[in-house]
Amino acid sequence: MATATSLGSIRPGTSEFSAAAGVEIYFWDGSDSTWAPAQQPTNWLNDGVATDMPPTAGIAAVISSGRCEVGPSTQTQEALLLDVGGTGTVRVTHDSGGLPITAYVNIDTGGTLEVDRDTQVSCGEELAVASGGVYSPQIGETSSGLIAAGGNVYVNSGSEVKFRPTGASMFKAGTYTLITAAAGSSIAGTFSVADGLGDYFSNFTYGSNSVSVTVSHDLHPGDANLDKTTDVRDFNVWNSNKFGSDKEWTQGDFDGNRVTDVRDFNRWNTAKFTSVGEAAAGPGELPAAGGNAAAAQIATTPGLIYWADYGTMFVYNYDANLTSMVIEGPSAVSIDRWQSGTFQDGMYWSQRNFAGAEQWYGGMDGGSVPQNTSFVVAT
Ligand SMILES: [Ca+2]
Ligand SMILES: [Ca+2]
Repeated sequence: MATATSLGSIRPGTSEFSAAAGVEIYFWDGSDSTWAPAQQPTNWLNDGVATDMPPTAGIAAVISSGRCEVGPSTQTQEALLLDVGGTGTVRVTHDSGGLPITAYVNIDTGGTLEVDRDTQVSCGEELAVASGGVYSPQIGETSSGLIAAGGNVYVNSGSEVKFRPTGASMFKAGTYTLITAAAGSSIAGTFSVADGLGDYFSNFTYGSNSVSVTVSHDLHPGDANLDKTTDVRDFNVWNSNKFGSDKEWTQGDFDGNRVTDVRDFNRWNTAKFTSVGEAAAGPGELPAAGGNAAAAQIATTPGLIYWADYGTMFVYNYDANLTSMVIEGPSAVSIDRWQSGTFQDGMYWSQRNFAGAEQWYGGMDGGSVPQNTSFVVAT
């Protein structure tokens, strides 16, 4: 089995870090927070005592539990070593500017290193991915996340690549570089598991100095479960994640703002019942009968869903003409749920009065009832 020269590693199944002699270590405190927000206390511990500085030159950064995020306002200096294992996760965000490490990067057993699109983790020497370690690059239109090593790369059997698509820059068919090793160095071993690209995954390519992945087709809009078709299964993903934050593409965030809401529904709605290579149906068109039995059944039957948590109903007319709708029940005198002309709960609301009772309607375009898309009626 390939082995890296390193300064230490997290023992599998523990949070214990075995370090080489003389290496000073900062341990992540296990919280979900940023590496070190500017001018705020850090979440790093040295010999069990909180430090007021993030890891700097000559200090190893060890994350064995919790989620450590490197963002645009993060105070990072070039640490000696980055080691993520145990149950820890490090995410280097798209807006971070990358994360430089002087010597070694270890993705140990149970650890996950997430690197966003167009973003790079660089290490001056070697990269080692242990069995049970997860490298999670985000795939965007122009590039994936990248780990660039200044020396050898060691990928042990049982390690995983877990891809993350993003709606902010949907990926195109093509080849994306995931890892590079310096000229004159080498890449030993292969990943055992590839997850997160569904039917779009084609294959890994292991070159002498790089690991890349080939994506077979452009990511289809609204295809949350990555089966190359946008249908009711993807709607169900959106529906079970709606109005949630900190979401990814596979949780219904189709526009990449990390919130799953009506804007994402509208993207699904535009592409519904189409597959890779097919254009969306135009207004007034219905999907071909028999092409997708579940889709056709829904498409010919406008529906209505009531969400008790929000007191709202979605009407799905699926491009059929909905000319009227009767809502039976007691008169609404005053609801005071939303204010007219405000954006709340993922909608712009307008208030009107009809027959002496208040009514609201919500849309995404500043208050007018949207055409050929979803709208909300409050009673
Ligand atoms: Ca799908
Ligand atoms: Ca979204």
